[in-house]
Order: sequence, then structure tokens, then C-alpha cells
Amino acid sequence: MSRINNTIVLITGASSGIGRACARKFAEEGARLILTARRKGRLDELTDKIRNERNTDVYTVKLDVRDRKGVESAIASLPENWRDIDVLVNNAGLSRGLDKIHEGKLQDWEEMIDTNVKGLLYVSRAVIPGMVKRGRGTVINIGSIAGREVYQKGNVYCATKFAVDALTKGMRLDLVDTPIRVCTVDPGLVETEFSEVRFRGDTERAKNVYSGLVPLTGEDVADAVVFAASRPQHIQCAEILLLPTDQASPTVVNRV
Ligand code: NDP
Ligand code: 8X3
Repeated sequence: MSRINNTIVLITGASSGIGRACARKFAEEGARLILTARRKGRLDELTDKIRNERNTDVYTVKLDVRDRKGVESAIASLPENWRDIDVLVNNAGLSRGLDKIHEGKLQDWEEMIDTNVKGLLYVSRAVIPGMVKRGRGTVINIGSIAGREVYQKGNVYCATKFAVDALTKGMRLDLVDTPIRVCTVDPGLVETEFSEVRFRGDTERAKNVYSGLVPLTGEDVADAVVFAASRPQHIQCAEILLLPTDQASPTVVNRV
């Protein structure tokens, strides 16, 4: 039986892409799921799908990770049988725009920093103390190749993912005297709604990001996340960098 059977897994940003794929993969492994995102309708739709496919326990919460008070109260008011979170997948995140630094929009920068950095911190601060108290837990942050190498016009998005990398390392250092494990899964190009969000609904421009190469899918990344979560307790799968075969760096890709 899978090591994550019956464990409680909280996923942020479960309404789309990588988060949605993680929900389905963890459900296959028999985990109990707390799914969060702003688009509650999408979460309910996904819940129906998962419940139809298998008899999995799912609890959904409409949550904007930028809302500090909302995050605190959502975690504090989880029903008794959902409080003991075993795995936290800090996935919610986005990019906005692709502009030179002197032409960037402040509103875009704030949205990325508030979501990718502050949102991850709010959720982590609310969930990790319970893990420490119970003496078990795994935190998996979704970083990016953009958190390892900066690319032109990626400036602030890359900075938020470098921050995620620093926070992952900081968490691992601070939690070393506990059984809590801290992992990062850092993907390259994954075809999700990511580029549509970045280019504010310009689907043509978004499609071009993945044209002529074989990108990763949300499911490919979810496999790595579930792998990290399901290692034996003495193994901390600290970092996974997952790239398409057609990609060697953020900008070096093989397009036909
Ligand atoms: P999607 O746009 O498909 O999914 C993003 C998810 O994040 C959605 O479920 C969205 O839910 C959620 N989200 C965004 N803002 C908020 C918010 N304020 N509060 C709560 N949830 C939020 O993109 P991906 O699946 O690709 O992105 C997931 C993660 O993967 C991100 O952290 C991204 O940076 C990272 N990543 C993506 C790569 C790619 O190439 N696609 C590569 C490397 C990393 P909702 O809108 O319903 O709130
Ligand atoms: C998303 C991957 O290269 O588009 O983190 O920034 S990239």
C-alpha cells in the first residue's frame, strides 16, 4: 500500500495546471485532499470528478493566498478530522507580463510578489506549526527553473522564484531538528494556463511559448511531487529539477 494512503494533503492552486494534476495523482494514491484556490467552482468540478473515479475524501476551501487573515482563519477553522495535514504542496503562483525592468508594471510586480512569496509564507506559517507539534509532515514548494537562472524580461517573476528557493532552504535549515521534510520541485516549461495568465488571455501568444517543442504536462510534475512525498521517512527529497528533453536552460530550447 502507498505510503501516502490516507494521509491529508493540502494543495494550493488546485483549480488548474500542476495543482490540479497533483490533486488527481494524490487521489490515485489514496490520500485525503484539501483543495484550495480562488475559483471554487473549478474545485467543486474537480472534486466531483475525483469522487466519481475513486472513493476519495475531498474538502475544498475558496482561498486567496494573498489574504493573510483569510489564510489564517481557513487553516484554523478546518474541521477536526481535516486538521492534521501531512503534506503541504505550496503550488499557487503566477507570472504577469514579460517586460524589461524599466518598463514593468508595478501592479504586476505586486501581484507576483504577493502571491508567489507572501502567499507561500502565509500558508506555510499557518500549516507548519501543526506539523512540528505532531512530529510529522512534508512541505513541497513548487519553484521553477526561473528560480535557478534569470532570463531576460523575467526579472520580478524570477526574483519571486529565487525567493521560493531561499525559503525552501531556510525552512529545511530551521526544521532540521524536527521530522519535517522540505522539498522543492522546480519545473521548466509546463503547458498549463501559466502563459495565458502571464499574457492576460492572449491565447495565441501563450501557445507560442510551447510551440515546436514537447513541454512537460502538469501530470509530469505531479509525478515528481508524489514521488517526493512518498519516500520513506528517512529520505528528504530536497530538490527536483524537471525539464523537458527539449530544454537546457530557461532560454535554450530545441524547437523544430
Ligand atoms: P496555472 O495558471 O495553470 O495554475 C495556477 C494556479 O495557481 C491556479 O490553480 C490558480 O487558482 C492558483 N492561484 C493563482 N493565484 C492565486 C491566489 N492569489 N490564491 C490562490 N491560488 C492562486 O499555472 P501552473 O499550474 O503552471 O502554475 C502552478 C505553479 O507552478 C506556479 O507556482 C508556477 O509559478 C509554477 N511553475 C509553472 C511552470 C510552467 O511552465 N507552467 C514552470 C515552473 C513553475 P485560482 O486562479 O483559481 O486562484
Ligand atoms: C515558469 C517557467 O521559464 O516560463 O516558471 O519562467 S518559465
